[in-house]
Amino acid sequence: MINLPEDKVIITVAQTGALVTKSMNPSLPEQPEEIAESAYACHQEGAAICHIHARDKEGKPTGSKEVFEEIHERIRAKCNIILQDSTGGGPNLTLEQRIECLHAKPEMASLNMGTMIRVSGQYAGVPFSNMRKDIEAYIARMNKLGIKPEMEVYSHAMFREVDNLVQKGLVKKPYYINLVLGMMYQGAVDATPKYLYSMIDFLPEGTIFNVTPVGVAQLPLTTMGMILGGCIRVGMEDNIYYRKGELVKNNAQFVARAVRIARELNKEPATPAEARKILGLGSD
Ligand code: KMH
Ligand code: ZN
Repeated sequence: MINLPEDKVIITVAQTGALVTKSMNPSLPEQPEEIAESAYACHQEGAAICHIHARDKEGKPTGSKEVFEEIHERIRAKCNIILQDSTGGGPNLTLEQRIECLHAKPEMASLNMGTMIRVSGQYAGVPFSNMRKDIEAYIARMNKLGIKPEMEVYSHAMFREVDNLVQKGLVKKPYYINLVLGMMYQGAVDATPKYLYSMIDFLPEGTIFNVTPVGVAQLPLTTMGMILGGCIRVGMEDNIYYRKGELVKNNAQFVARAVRIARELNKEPATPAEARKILGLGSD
């Protein structure tokens, strides 16, 4: 693992996701204009990376290149936050639809490192399919387009898939690994300190890690992630409550709280330019 500069933390905001709806939290940004406005507010509060999911006009997940391009353009008109598109897409999308977004040329894109099965909600029993051959096809496309993968690891077993890419020379240092804890999927670990510590032990040398705790663990485990020298992700994709019984007002409220905690820990949020340098994304 590579430690971030001690006085810095890279904050990602995951604003929308695939499974949250406006009926769960009416302030969820879904359409390109809403996503861009919210991304700007998050950037102003200290987010360096914006993890992006797109929705169609009805609010369903879409992989449409055009919609992603519109989101990118609208965000770029306001700020230089790093654009990280989701190739997880949503349960209604095919494997090919999930990577259409790469052709909208984000700087980074998510790369999910294993197959899991959803255990609750509308999609209970539906697999979130990420087979080795598909992971390799996704990374090949990302490499061709010069896009840095954000490898999402949901359990210890998925480090075998990370090792597969490392051994085949398909990913470059610094590796960027997102430890996602607490997804309601068969094949994912719970969001607890013990799981977080033990997953950090498996990070390959040359890795910068990010912590994405889902649900109520978002606040305590992102705090722990910062203490342990990681980057963190907050946002409504992973959690819609600011505190017990109180819906978050917007994504920027989560970023502002993360920055307040970072500062109590003597850390400053990395700017997008600083984050590009740390992650090896090229010039700002
Ligand atoms: N909702 C997640 C934690 C992706 O976008 O590629 C999973 C996720 C997947 O972020
Ligand atoms: Zn996502």
